[in-house]
Amino acid sequence: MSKPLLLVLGDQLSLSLTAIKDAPPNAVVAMCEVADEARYVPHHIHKIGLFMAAMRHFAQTLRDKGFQVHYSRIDDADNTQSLLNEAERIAKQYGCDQIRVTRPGEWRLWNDITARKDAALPWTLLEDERFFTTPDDFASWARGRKQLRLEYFYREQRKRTGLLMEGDAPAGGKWNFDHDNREPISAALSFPALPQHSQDELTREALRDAQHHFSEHMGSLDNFNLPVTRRQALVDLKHFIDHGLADFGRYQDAISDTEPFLYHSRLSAALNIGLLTPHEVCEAAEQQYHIGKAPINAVEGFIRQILGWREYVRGLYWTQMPSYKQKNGLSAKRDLPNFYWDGNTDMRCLQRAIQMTIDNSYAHHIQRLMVTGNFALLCGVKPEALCDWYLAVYADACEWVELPNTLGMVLHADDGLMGSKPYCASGKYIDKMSDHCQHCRYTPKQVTGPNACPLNSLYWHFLETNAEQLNRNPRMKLIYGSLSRMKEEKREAIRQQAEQFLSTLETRPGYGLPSHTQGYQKESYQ
Ligand code: FAD
Ligand code: DLZ
Repeated sequence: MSKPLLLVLGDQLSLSLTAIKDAPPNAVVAMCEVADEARYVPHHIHKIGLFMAAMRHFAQTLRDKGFQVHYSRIDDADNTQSLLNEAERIAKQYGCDQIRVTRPGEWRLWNDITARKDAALPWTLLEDERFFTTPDDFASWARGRKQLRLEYFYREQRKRTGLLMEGDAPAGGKWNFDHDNREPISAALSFPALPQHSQDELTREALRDAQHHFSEHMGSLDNFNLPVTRRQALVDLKHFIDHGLADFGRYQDAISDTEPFLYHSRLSAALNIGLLTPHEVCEAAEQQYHIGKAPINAVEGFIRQILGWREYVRGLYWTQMPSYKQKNGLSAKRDLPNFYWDGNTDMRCLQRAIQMTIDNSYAHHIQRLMVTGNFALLCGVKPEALCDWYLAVYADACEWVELPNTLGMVLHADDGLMGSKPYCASGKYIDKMSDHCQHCRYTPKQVTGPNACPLNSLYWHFLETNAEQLNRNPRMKLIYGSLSRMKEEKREAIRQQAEQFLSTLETRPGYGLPSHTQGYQKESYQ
């Protein structure tokens, strides 16, 4: 009888995982903490702590359920510090004759595993069934379509799952209530205080190990409060459903100078590592609509993020890789500004978004898209540099979801596959949606001069620089009309202002990673 080794990756912590569900009684489960995964980009220390603590808890859950589990700790003397090498080493140790693994969340691992399919110790890849759709479902939907727009994909998923449907019609009479979801915050609002998760000895030890081995990484574990067990993730889900969801829609696009989480759910990390299923999260939200505890604009807006965007970007990723990662449709060349790693900038919106990221390994969607993302787009930061940053700094980051959001949505580098136009904005947008500008040394009302918000000149400079690719886009017609009506003298002043600003940006070559985080010595992990 065949004896398989089941490799369970750090973002596969679900009992419903195919490899676990269908495990024969003689199977050995391998879970491996390895330095390679912590270092291929310099992950935030909260993210490393999250994976180590959640993996150790999940291994315990599996043992309690009777599985034979081999768990490689980061400082085990024989740890090879690479996922594939560890799996092969452990398989040999237990006399396993094959290795089974569920589709990983990143193409680099999928590619390495595929290359070993026919090895003496063969690898089998299983489909990840924890999503609403598989990459094959997405490919079938995409076949023959010229444009792969979210809205049509999302409607199909609503019909297929029946979520927020009344017969054949969308609940509330419309598919999309975004029009109601654009309010800025006001001083009168109060935001739900977060549940504080207690740390048992397993968590404390994992965090100590993360700190010991990866102390040079961004952030501090002193305020670590991510859920590391399913029980803790369910507490966060209930808290959001009871206290956040009803206002989620209205303030979905708002940005605050002081509040990092607003009415956002903070469920992405738990969802992405498998502590929650997207089905139970969407069903819990839908239920609030049916019992009259949350309005349709909030519930629809929230479900669209998960049933729509989350599934859509995953489908896009798996059907477009590996060429997707090479795309650079606007020929952006700049390295990442150094201040993305330490928040040392006098632009208040960027300083706050980056500091919140350093503090929490979290920023909400609009901070990612319209603050750090927009600035990078306007400055022409090259996709690989920005993508590595997002992948490194957020606890929820995994390439299947990070890459399309960064390369496609933020940088418009995929030739418009994901979005019909770039999300570029001037300081006016930040002023409208946030209270940052009141605390900033720059003014959003000026385009040139020493106090002008740099986003203003960068915005026009971006439009001018990319006119060839963008000025025939029907959705950009209005703004290019304004640019062409601008007097040459004014245009020249704006050009000079933007170029002067860009010339002062300090960057590092390569991916812009801080030099102390590049490369590592395997010996130092033992
Ligand atoms: P909420 O605002 O409460 O939204 C609810 C859920 O919807 C999220 O938990 C998430 O699962 C899903 N969701 C929302 N927006 C998106 C989206 N655009 N794509 C996919 N799922 C979405 N999300 C990640 O999970 N991992 C990433 O690595 C990631 N990288 C991003 C990079 C950039 C440049 C941008 C613009 C967005 C990125 N997102 C990523 C999407 C989104 O910003 C985060 O999912 C969200 O901020 C997580 O916070 P939350 O759980 O409070 O989300
Ligand atoms: C992100 C991460 C980190 C920091 N550490 C580990 C680890 O030690 N072991 C592991 O199995 N997974 C880890 N991960 C998550 C992997 O990088 C992730 O599974 C792949 O990127 C594929 O999704």
